[in-house]
Amino acid sequence: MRIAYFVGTAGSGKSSLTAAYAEWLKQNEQSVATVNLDPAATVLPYEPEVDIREYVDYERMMLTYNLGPNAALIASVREAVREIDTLCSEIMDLSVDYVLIDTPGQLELFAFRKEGRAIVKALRRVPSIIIYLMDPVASHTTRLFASSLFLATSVYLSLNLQSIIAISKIDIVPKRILRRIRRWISSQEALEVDIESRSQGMQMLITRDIVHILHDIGRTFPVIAVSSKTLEGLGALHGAVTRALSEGEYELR
Ligand SMILES: Nc1nc2c(ncn2[C@@H]2O[C@H](COP(=O)(O)OP(=O)(O)OP(=O)(O)O)[C@@H](O)[C@H]2O)c(=O)[nH]1
Ligand SMILES: [Mg+2]
Repeated sequence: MRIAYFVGTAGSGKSSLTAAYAEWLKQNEQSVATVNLDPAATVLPYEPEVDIREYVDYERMMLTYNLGPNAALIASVREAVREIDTLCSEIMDLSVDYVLIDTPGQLELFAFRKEGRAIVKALRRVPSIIIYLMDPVASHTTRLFASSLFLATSVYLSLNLQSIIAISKIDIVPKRILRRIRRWISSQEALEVDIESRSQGMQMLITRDIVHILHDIGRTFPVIAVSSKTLEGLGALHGAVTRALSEGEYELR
């Protein structure tokens, strides 16, 4: 068994990619199961074999404790994690090649709070990887791109699992934006030149320093462009997943 966690900012395409990658794996004769860890999900583009919504009722949490949507989400995950042993045994008992885990829209809830880390820790015996979704709409300027890279690195540092960056929704991103992002990924020099010409003052200095620091770390993340609508890039994504996991570096200490 292998586990892939789909992590990314709200609306970056996590649930869609979970569904699309599951579909791609099935088409390529791999057995796969999906897991939903988002208690607030109403409609999902896949039918999860394991579902956090069976452990907690998000709407009831909101009403019972008079909580806003985000506080209710935190409380719901906390409530579900009380049954972490059952939840994780359900996952471990799935007898499949790949388990795809869709995480909540509020990235920090899974990546930076103890509940999310507890789940990752409980499943650590299984070779696991993070597929970090970089939303091109939120990464099309040098400063946004640096921020996205920074966030992907923060998730990697927090969860301590090898990561792949998946640039999502490439079927709807203007080609020139995609070309620009690809250029920044492949050439640190091009990225720095653009940072210096497109921003100025403190913003320029901070952006340049951030990408400089992240350069070495970022190079260890394979970057794959994908579309969950057309399935473009999914073969490359799968190649990156299997390579990363077979290298045995899925857990970096
Ligand atoms: N055209 C296109 N739309 C996409 C793609 N991936 C996701 N979307 C759309 O983007 C929106 C958000 O996608 P989701 O998969 O729900 O994103 P998410 O990250 O799971 O969202 P939250 O869980 O709410 O944070 C939906 O309207 C999807 O149909 C893609 O590859 N191409
Ligand atoms: Mg989702």
